[in-house]
Amino acid sequence: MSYEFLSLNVQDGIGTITIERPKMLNALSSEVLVELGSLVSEIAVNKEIDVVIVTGSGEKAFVAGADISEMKDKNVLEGKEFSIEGNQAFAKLAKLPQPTIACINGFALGGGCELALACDIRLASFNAKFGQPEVGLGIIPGFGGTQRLPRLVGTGVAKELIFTGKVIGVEEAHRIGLVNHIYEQAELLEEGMKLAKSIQKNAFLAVSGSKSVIDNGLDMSLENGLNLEAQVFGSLFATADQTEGMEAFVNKRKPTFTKN
Ligand code: CO8
Repeated sequence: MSYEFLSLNVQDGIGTITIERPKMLNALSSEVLVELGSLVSEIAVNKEIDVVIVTGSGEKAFVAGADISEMKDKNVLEGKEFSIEGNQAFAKLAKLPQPTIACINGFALGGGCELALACDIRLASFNAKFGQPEVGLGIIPGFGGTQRLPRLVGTGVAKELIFTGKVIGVEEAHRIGLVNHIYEQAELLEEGMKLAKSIQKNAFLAVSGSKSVIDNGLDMSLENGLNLEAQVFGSLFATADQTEGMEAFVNKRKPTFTKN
């Protein structure tokens, strides 16, 4: 499928999705969300892509939110449908077998902050700004912000951000754990690639397995989460990469993983 509002660039097994709507600060319209859902479905079964980076086009915005001009005339049913559309696209992204890194190159507001939250790891440039300003528009975060933000930064901090709608700078975003690392904008994607490569060198099934155990475990009791961990841990002993990884260690050589 070809995409009007997204691009995918694959380099050495690392796929970079760029939201391409710079004149609207990459705002998420229904069309963008539909495209994102189908691109992510394609990536999920693409064995050539080991790690995914998500970023925004231009130097000003990652994504400045859902498209307010499209949203403003929606009725109750249409508002709910739009939220479900966004949630489905973001859920597909969050559940990708590949690890995902958001490279936040500017404004990440509303749906933009929620897009970053649907990724596994967040890197940002010094000009990045974050916020969930929805209550100032008479709505609530509708693409996962009420659920993923408190899981990441804690309930009290998330409630303050959502209730006030305030926009925070990157240093504060880093302090509260919303962002892992901050870089100069010119270096952001390069740093994203470096991080992607440092993940890619490991056994894919193990990285992917740890991602699913972490994410699924967050919604379970500790006991059930530990049981899930034991199951997936055990299942990896059926993989060629477990044999290779441990043989390489005892023979003091570097492993060559095959994703099997
Ligand atoms: N939607 C539509 N258009 C936008 C958006 C947006 N979210 N953000 C920016 N734009 C447009 C502007 O209208 C402007 O268009 P034009 O050139 O035609 O006038 C263009 O992008 C450039 O923006 P500005 O001129 O405003 O640029 P500034 O540098 O002055 O300001 C800001 C940058 C501060 C980012 C400002 O654009 C802004 O406040 N944008 C809106 C931010 C916001 O409130 N985002 C949250 C939206 S709500 C949301 O995401 C809810 C998600 C859940 C939905 C649930 C479904 C029901």
